[in-house]
Amino acid sequence: MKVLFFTDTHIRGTNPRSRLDVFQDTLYNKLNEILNFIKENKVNYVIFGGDLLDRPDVSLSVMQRFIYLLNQFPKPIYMVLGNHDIYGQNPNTVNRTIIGILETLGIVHILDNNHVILEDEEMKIKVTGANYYYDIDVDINKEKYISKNKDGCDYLIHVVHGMLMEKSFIKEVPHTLIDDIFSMTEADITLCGHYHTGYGALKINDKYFVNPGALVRINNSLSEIKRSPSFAVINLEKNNIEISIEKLKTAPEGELVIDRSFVKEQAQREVILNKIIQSVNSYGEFEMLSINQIVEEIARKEAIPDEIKKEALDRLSRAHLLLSNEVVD
Ligand SMILES: [Mn+2]
Repeated sequence: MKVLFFTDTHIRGTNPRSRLDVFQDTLYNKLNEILNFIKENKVNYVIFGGDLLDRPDVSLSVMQRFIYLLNQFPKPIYMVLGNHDIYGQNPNTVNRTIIGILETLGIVHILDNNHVILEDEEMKIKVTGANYYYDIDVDINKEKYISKNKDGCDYLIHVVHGMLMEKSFIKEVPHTLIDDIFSMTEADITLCGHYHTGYGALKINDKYFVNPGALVRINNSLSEIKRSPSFAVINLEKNNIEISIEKLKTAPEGELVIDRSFVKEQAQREVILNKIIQSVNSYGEFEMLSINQIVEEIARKEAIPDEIKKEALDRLSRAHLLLSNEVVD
């Protein structure tokens, strides 16, 4: 059985600031290349790791051409929701998003709470998934990264959108180490999106952890300029798993599409941002400037009851929804 995995396409109509090409045209070509690969290599199933969209309400005129393409992929595309796919980092808002429409059309299937069994004459594979959630990497039990119960299948695959890392990362960014979950998860393969740099396919003892990196390059860091956008191909046989990382041929050289000219300006912005972070930190020990995390931190410090915290987070996601109807970026 052949399964293709890709992640973080960030479909959008506007150009990221650092891009010199037409971002959506380049992305269209990349998805078209994946579609051709699927046809030529007889891929049976497609799994996606989240952040299909750059924002939950990408305009319909942009979506129209991408839906035309995605509709030709093996259906459905099994996926989890990324933080960009939903409002206020809250998966419960999915019915108000483009992804909700794609699911109604049968183009995608959201795995969270709705696992599937992929089957051919030879074997059965159970696929589970976990959407991004604001506390995915803060949760000490790391529940979203853990999948159990093979249900008598030959293999268990778990898909998740979160900061799952091979090595320790910047302490300000909540993340989860493969080591933290390794002994708890029973998944033979954990497929991960969110960390755009990715780390390819790692085999640790008998378990695989795969993040081929984002299909797109949004920021103008040197590592992104050098990175080749890639996808993963997973060949499953009864007693053997083989995973290869395929570089996209249609992805232009980083130097040609990513502009470094305003790096200085960006450095200045970082200085200002650091000042803001410092002033916020003077109220409490905020590790990161995410509004949801600030709410979490205040709730913890002031021992605010859970229902009130949830209400605050819910109101934030509603405000995000309202704002996105007014602001065009
Ligand atoms: Mn992303």
